[in-house]
Amino acid sequence: MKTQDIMQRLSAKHPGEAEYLQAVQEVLESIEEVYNRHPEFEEAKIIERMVEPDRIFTFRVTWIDDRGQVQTNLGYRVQFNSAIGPYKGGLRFHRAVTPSMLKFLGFEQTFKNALTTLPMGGAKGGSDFDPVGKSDNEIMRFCQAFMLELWRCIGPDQDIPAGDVGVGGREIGFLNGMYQKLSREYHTGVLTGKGMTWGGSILRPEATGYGALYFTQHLLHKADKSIEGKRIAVSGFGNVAWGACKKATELGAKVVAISGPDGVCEIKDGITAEMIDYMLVMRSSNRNRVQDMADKFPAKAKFVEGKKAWSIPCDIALPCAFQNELDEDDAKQLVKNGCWCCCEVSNMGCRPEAIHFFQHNHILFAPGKAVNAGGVATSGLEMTQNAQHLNWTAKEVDERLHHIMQSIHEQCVEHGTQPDGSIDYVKGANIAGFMKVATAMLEQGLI
Ligand code: 2IT
Repeated sequence: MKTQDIMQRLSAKHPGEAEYLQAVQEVLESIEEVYNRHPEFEEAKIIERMVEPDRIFTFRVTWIDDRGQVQTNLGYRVQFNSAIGPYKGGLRFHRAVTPSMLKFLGFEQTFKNALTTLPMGGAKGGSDFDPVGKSDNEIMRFCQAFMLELWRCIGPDQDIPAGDVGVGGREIGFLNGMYQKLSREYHTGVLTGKGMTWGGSILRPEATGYGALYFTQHLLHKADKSIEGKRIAVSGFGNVAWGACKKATELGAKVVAISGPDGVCEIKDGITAEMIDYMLVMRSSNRNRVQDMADKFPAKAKFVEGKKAWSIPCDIALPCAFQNELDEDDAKQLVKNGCWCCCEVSNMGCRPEAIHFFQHNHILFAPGKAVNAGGVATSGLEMTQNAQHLNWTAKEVDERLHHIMQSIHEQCVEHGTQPDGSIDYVKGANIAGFMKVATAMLEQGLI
């Protein structure tokens, strides 16, 4: 297998699908060497099969806005790979959603889910519906209309969606309500990220951010460093950024920046508990403006329009917002300002050139599919609780999440340790995830 040849064929077949091709290329580059040591993979054409989704559902979603106008959006579910378990992955509501974006996310999800140690295949879905500026009633009507189509494609042992950008507890509630009404049977485990009174798991809202910080702790420990007292720049202010800020602060680090599409808030003395709580208000307002934090806490947060979180001096950068949010120039600026570690929390948050820059400059770097896997792992724990008709305690969920993040770190070290003793976390995560999925596919025949 040659990455270049496969990429050439794929880009001819899927022209213009930039995010999808970027995600595939990163994985293929990492695994090429290992793959070529296994002729049985080549014989079964594992790569050719693995880079294409099993199937994609596309549907029209029509709903009525608050002015009584008819609105039409597109909805999708990309069921990528079910070699190791039922399809599992979030739903993204964002105006820029395209099949390419959801294919990249579904592809990444397949390897990420394999890393969690839990039996989950990979999927992703969503819509080009833009939640910015929408009322709660509009969100509800959209979610209901979206589920009118989606419900035929999903099920607790078939495909289990959850949240992603633009889809949080409120949206999962509306989606779940409609699903239960349509199916006329109470399938508790058909969505994860549910509310605590209707089948949700304690700590699921926090899990992506908490897991990311647990992973960061392991990575720092391995490098003989600690997180205490370190300055952390976080991008975004949504669910993932919120969990990351909470745990980072609890562990004694100082979150000195959060950001939004409008700019960055510099928080010199570190974010406070009150400000972290306010992030939830900002998210549910649907305004999508980080300036609101500086307006609410003018003595603590300074808003700078049009700048990214990466312009604020820090020790550790945690991209928590969107793919490709950190480019090569950002990486250079971070390093110039003293940053020495970047743990990607968003899916594919860094451009490939930024990752290469970090790696060439010996900056500790770990990829999203390892760092952010605590979210989907805790979704897996929610499914287990649903299947048992039980709720575990916060202590039990947190211990399991800790254990899973430790195991993901160990898998990265096992597969990513280089001859010079350094650890390539990108290679480690990709090889570990790939080997698990490839072996499962091989053992189950040509299907
Ligand atoms: O990117 C992700 O892993 C998620 N959005 C969470 C998916 C899930 O099924 O919990």
